[in-house]
Amino acid sequence: MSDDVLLEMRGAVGVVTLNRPKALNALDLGMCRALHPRLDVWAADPAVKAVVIRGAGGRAFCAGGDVRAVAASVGTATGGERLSREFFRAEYALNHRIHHFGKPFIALVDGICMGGGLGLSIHGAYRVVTEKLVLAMPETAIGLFPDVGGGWFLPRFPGESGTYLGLTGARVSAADALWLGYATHHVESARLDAVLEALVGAEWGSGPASAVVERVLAGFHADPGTSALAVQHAGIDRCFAAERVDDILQALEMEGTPWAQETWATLMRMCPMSLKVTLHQLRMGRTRDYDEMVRVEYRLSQSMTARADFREGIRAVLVDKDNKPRWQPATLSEVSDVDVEACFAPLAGDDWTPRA
Ligand code: QUE
Repeated sequence: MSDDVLLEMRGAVGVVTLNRPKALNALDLGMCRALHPRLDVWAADPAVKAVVIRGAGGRAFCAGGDVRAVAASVGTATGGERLSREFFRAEYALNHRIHHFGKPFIALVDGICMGGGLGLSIHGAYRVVTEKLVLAMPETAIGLFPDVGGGWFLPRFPGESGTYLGLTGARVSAADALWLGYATHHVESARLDAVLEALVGAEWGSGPASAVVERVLAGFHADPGTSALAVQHAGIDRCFAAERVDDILQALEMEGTPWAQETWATLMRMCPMSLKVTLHQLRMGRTRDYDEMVRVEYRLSQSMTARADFREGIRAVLVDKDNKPRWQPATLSEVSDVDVEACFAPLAGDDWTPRA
């Protein structure tokens, strides 16, 4: 078995270490397949009181899913669509496993956490972030959409902040993460090993494990300062409440502030199809539960990774790094509602939802 994810018991705590530091711990199919069955075992074992997940290397918790591998495989002769199918099923099933874990699941989120990194952290009960946190759902920059449950959790962030994060891919801080409700605690990065040691050394007794975890984590919590997102939230709510991407852009023009001008320019660089698909997904998610959105997102994962924009986004952002993607269609007005709807259509013979 590979060393890309380390799994160990320390006292009554199951410890998961994402261990691909050179790839910023990006989650690949092998890591999903190593981790998922162990979580099944730990969920069923009464000797396991809690699970901790963290990233190795000190730079990232997890930079996302291994979308570069998926992009490399689509369109190749050797059953290119297979990796896209298998990877997204394994990743979303793992997110679903964590969502329904039933015991304290604690993510120590130190450094970069994007896309698939939120999928490994937000579905558990506790997220401890540090001053090094860089949090984002950046998928509209690579021709995708905010997945791993983004259709469910983004609409549940305050006001329109989730719409803003999902469309723009904005990078936010630890203070923002607490304000959003993503982070449950903020701890100095240098104290994270002590947090783990305190959990490992805890006296679990016979009461609820969550009470023990909360007592330990509260003892390390430190104020992260003011949230830039909280300062901006009235403007975000004014501009991102619309039902159409064009109306959001128009509202940003009307707003006229430097923040609004920058945000407008950011949106204009993102994949037009991704923007329209994402807004539709986020509005749908307001009224659907998480399990329903997983089915929707799996359909989107297959339709969106089959498009040329995905390969082009990966090329521009992760391979050539010129950050000059040539989107097709290149403008919002060329993306019709019918084209957007088609991305949400049931997959002929290949629909999928995680088992309970
Ligand atoms: C959007 C994304 C991802 C991204 C950049 C985006 C993503 C992802 C990575 C990434 C970054 C560094 C690595 C790596 C992957 O970047 O999902 O292997 O070393 O995994 O704009 O969705």
